[in-house]
Amino acid sequence: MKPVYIDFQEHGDWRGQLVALEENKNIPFAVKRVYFMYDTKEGVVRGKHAHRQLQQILFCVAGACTISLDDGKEKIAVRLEQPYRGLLIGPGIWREMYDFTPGAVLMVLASEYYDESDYIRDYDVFLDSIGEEK
Ligand code: T46
Repeated sequence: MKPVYIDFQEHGDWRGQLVALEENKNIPFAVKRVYFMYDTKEGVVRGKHAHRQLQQILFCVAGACTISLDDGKEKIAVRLEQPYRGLLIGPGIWREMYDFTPGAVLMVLASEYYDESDYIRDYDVFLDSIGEEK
């Protein structure tokens, strides 16, 4: 499994950097929801679930954090630390987020409104859903 990154154009000048996100243009879906997490405590692991339908792009717009991705066959971990870099995560991927630096902000663009029924929060149910052996 390889992470799917989207490196967005930086519009930089002597004042600093700016990145623009546009649905169905440089974001490959219509954005129905944006959320972000911050003030994440040391040692915390967030996520620990998969989605049935949802597509998301994760950006660490400040600081850094690590995202692990597990498709039931293979598990990889990537460090998000550039604000212009998005990590695209589709359905059927168990994800965990950890090792947040102090002050890190993880922002997420999502293709659907919040819907708890789209979550798979039990790892065995996740493996069943993708037909993998436990
Ligand atoms: C994901 C990873 C990357 C809402 O009310 N609306 C929302 O849009 C979201 C995302 C969450 N919530 C509520 C549900 C929980 O009571 O906020 C609380 C924390 O959510 P959760 O424990 O699901 O957060 P994370 O950080 O474990 O996971 C989140 C997303 O939920 C998830 O879709 O892929 O970030």
